[in-house]
Amino acid sequence: MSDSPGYAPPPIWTWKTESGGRFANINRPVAGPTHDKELPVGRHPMQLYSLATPNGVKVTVMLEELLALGHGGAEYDAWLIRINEGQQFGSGFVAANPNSKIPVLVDRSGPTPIRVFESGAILLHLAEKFGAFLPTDAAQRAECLSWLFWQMGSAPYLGGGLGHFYAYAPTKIEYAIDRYAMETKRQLDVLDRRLAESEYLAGQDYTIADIAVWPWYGALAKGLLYGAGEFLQVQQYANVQRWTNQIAQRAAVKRGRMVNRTSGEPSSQLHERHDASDFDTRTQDKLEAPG
Ligand SMILES: N[C@@H](CCC(=O)N[C@@H](CS)C(=O)NCC(=O)O)C(=O)O
Repeated sequence: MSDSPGYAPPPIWTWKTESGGRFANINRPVAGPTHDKELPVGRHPMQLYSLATPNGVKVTVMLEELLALGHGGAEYDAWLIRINEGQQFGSGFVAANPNSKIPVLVDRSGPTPIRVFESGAILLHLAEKFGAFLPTDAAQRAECLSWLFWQMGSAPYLGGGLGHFYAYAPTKIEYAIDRYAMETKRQLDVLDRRLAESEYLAGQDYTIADIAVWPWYGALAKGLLYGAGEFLQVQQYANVQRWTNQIAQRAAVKRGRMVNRTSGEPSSQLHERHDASDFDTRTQDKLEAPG
């Protein structure tokens, strides 16, 4: 790999498998499955195939919020997909999500299973199905969807831009880090100004907009993403801090964060969730306990 400042792109790009950096082993320039592997199916109406990254946490928080409201139809099996081992390239996973990324939901509540990929589409599918966390008033609904889609468009600059070049790229490139640090701080300021005038992103109610934005920008505000808290001076964003702390206190959020989680305190990791009681009995500290 060349890190020379004088690098000039060749006329035709070719794939150099030794390109380096974290995730180099799973990145490919082609789509489609690499191996045959069916997805497991559990007993609940909702089958989730995921990992507790910010994109995965959105869906487990949403399902736990729906269950907390009493929507039994949101009962779910959460299966672990280890993306660093390439499990998103199994044939069953690719059939459910041709884009090979977590999270994927298969809604098996009706006669024909419905696949839903892209976390925003999953949140909208669940919100519409259960009539929850999505305002019905036209203006509030538009505000909610605007912030929901803001997250889908903005987070790639945070993750694929700042996160990649600040934390993961094999060389530190000042131009790239400057560009994405500036954009990430601008995004934090967008949120901070909105949350100065409104308790939640869509207005006075907690909605799928908050559920989508919080796992990314709440984690960033707490210094949990890319070790970039001090670098970006995240404490400056007082309204983002207030909103982050408020949402973190919700019981469903605390549960949703644990599902499909494979790092951190063993007591915070519930690798798979197949029953509400799993939070009490199947966290890693209990599964690993001797005897
Ligand atoms: N826009 C997608 C992004 C999903 C995504 O990027 N998932 C990552 C983990 S956070 C993934 O599965 N990466 C595996 C890969 O790229 O091979 C969504 O919101 O669902």
